Amino acid sequence: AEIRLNEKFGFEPLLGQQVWDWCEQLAVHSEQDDGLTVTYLSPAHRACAAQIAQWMAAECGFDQVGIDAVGNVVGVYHGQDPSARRLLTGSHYDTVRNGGKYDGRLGIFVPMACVRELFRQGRRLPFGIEVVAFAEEEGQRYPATFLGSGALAGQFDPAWLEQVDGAGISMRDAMRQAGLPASLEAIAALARDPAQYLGFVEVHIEQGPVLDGLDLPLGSVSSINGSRRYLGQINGQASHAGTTPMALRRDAATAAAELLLFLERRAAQVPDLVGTIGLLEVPNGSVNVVPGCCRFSLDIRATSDAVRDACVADTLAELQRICERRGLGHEIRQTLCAAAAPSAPAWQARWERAVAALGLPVHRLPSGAGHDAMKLHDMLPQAMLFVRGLNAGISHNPLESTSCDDAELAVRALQQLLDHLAKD
Ligand code: HGY
Ligand code: MN
Ligand code: MN
Ligand code: MN
Repeated sequence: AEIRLNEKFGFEPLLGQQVWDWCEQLAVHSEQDDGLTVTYLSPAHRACAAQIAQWMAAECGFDQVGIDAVGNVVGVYHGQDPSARRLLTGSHYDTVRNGGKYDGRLGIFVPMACVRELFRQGRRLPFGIEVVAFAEEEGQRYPATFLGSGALAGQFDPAWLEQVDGAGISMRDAMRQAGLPASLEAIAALARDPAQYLGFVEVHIEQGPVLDGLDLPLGSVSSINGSRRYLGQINGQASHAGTTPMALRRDAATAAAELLLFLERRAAQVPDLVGTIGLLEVPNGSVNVVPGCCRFSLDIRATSDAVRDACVADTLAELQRICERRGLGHEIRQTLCAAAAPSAPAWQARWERAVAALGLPVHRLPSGAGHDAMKLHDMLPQAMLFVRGLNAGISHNPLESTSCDDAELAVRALQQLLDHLAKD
């Protein structure tokens, strides 16, 4: 039988168990019966915010706990001097549809467990710790990705308030229904003063196969790949499926199919370039109607922004060529342009020193997934710690999983980082 980490390292994963339990308990709140879906400001989303705030206040000893104007849950644990600068940390509590229990949430509960231990030991560090559970990172209900962390970085886009969801509810109305002020002044006030912070660190499940393949529990993130996202629509002509000859059709779905396969081939040309069409729909389609309209999304990422942008340009040009060849129209708009975010060397070194102090090998890897850290990157030095995902790191899927042992090591790594920082 494989030697479990806690037997090898001789620890009881009590803190890891606590993190794991919080992830399990928070997963009770979902918009669907099976699988986990928590999208921005839904009743399940608001229940999650209240639950996290309650744990922060009742179990972890935070000095200040609150839910801010965009729904972020903010917990502050003061340093020896309450006005001391703070380390900012956290991750998001919203999920993709039918997502996993650890994406985002692990990065909220690992620092919460660290604060709880400090509180229990009656310890105060020379700096404060501000843990933020970001309200909206996935951009599921509204294409306003990284909204929670963006608000802290002073990058909330006022146009987001006008966006409407699938039911036609604007973000402004959703905020009001959630009891939030929905005012740009209140949201602008969330922007943090970088001078008040030492930096930003984020713990996150890897969401990929590397650490599991290497049998490593933790990894040091070298850079977060940049991404560009689009929402597009191809316009043809709906017509009778039985009487319209193939040569006379203006079929929007077959055009989208050509684009899909082009992107797959184009992205496969470069090892760390990925391209995905995750949304694809024929609105109001019928079995017996040639699709007159087809909506789709684009998500294109790479370690280098230049490689990513070249793929974007080729894909948009191909869309134009397909539509001209088929006599179709199209419209497309960019909904996200997030630049690659290399880790701040000093903070990456802090994570790597912490991992080494646990007796673990240090493995550096880029992040194919986007994270709140890439938003805070514009305001503070940032670096991330990855935690192994089991099952080859499958994520954005209910099979996403980690272990109490690995969660324990993540807590201990953050404790090491905090202790080193306190001595710096
Ligand atoms: O899409 C991402 O990379 C992240 O899950 N928001
Ligand atoms: Mn995610
Ligand atoms: Mn995430
Ligand atoms: Mn590729």
